Amino acid sequence: MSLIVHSEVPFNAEPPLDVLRSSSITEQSDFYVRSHGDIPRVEADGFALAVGGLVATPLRLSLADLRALPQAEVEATMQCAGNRRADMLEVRPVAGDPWSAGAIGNAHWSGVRLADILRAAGADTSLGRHVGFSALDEVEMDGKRFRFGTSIPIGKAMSPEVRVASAMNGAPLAPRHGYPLRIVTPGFAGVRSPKWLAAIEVRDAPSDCPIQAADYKLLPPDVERVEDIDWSRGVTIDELPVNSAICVPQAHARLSPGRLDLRGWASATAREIVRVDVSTNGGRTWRQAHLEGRRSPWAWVLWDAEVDLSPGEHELVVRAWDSAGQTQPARADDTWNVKGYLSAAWHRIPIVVG
Ligand SMILES: Nc1nc2c(c(=O)[nH]1)N[C@H]1C(S)=C(S)[C@@H](COP(=O)(O)O)O[C@H]1N2
Ligand SMILES: [Mo]
Repeated sequence: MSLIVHSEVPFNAEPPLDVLRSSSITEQSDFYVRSHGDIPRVEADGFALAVGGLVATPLRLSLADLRALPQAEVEATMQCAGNRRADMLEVRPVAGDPWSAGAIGNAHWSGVRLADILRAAGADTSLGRHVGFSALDEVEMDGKRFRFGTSIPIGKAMSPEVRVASAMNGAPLAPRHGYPLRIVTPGFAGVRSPKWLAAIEVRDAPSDCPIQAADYKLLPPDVERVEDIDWSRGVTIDELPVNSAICVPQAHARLSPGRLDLRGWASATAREIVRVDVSTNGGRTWRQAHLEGRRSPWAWVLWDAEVDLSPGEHELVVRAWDSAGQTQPARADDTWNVKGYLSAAWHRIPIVVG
C-alpha cells in the first residue's frame, strides 16, 4: 500500500516501480488505480447485470446467477493508454496525469467468459457489431455528467480470454478495482475494461459514451491544443504498442561502481515479446536481457540484465522487440500526441556511479 497518488478525486495512483517489479503477479493493493469519477458503493443484494440490445433474449443476471455459470481464470496484464505519459510531457505539453511507468499491472482475473453470456442471450455476433458496457460511476467531462461506458468489437468480445470478472488474484474485486463486477479485456488498453459494470449491450456501432467517442483516441501530431481536437481524426486505442521500462534502479539513483542488476517489464499486447535489449550508454551499444518465463499469452514479460558500471554519469536504456520484429521508437517526440497516449519510446534512466 505505497501508491504514488496523482489525484485524490478522482483517485489515480500508481505503485513505485521497484514495488511493481517485485512480483510477476501484482497484488490488488499495489495495482495502479485509474478512475474518472467517484468510486461507487455497490450492494451485492439486489444487484443485477443487464444484457440487452441486439440479443434474442435479454437477461438480468444476479451475482448468484453469475456464480452458477462456468468460471474461468485468465492471467492478464492491464495497462492504461496513458502509461509513461510523463516521458511525452517532457517533449511538449500534453493533457492528463503524468503517469510514470507504473500504470500497468498483471493479475489473475476470474469470472464468467463474456462469450458465454453473449451466447446465452442469443447475441447477434455478425461482423461489424460491437459490445457496449455501461458502468455505475458518474464522470464529468467538458461540463457534462454521464455514466462511464466503452465498447469493444464483437470479435474481441467473443474471444475466450475476455471476462466478466468478479475476482482478482483469488479475492473479490476491491471497491476501487470495480466491485462487484468488471470487464477484463486482455490485450486492450485498460479503458476497454470497465469497472462497476452495470449493463452489456450488443450494438451496431461503438458506444456513444464520450469516453469511447471523444477520448482515448490517438490523434495526429498537428493537433497541438486540446481545444482544437476533432475526435473524428483520432484512431480508437484498443491494442497497445510494444513497450518496456526499467524499474530497478530508478531514475537519478546514485550507485557504486561494479555489477548492477537492471530489472523491468516489457509488454506487447497483441504479440509476443521475443527480446529485450539494454544499454548503459544511451543506446550506442546493446546487450540482451534475460526474460522470465510467462504462463499466459496475455501477461507481461519481466526481465533482468547484469551490467558492469564504471564511475561517471550514465544513461541506462531499455527497448523490447515483438515477434513481428517491431520495436519501440527511440524518442518520445517520435510519437508525441496532445493527449499523451501510447508513450512507448526507449525508456531512459539517468544514473550517477561513484
Ligand atoms: N467504470 C469505470 N471503469 C474504468 C475506468 C473508470 O474510470 N470507470 N477507468 C478505465 C481505465 S482508463 C483504466 S486504465 C482501467 C484501470 O483499472 P484499475 O483502476 O483497476 O487499475 O479501468 C478502466 N475502467
Ligand atoms: Mo486508462
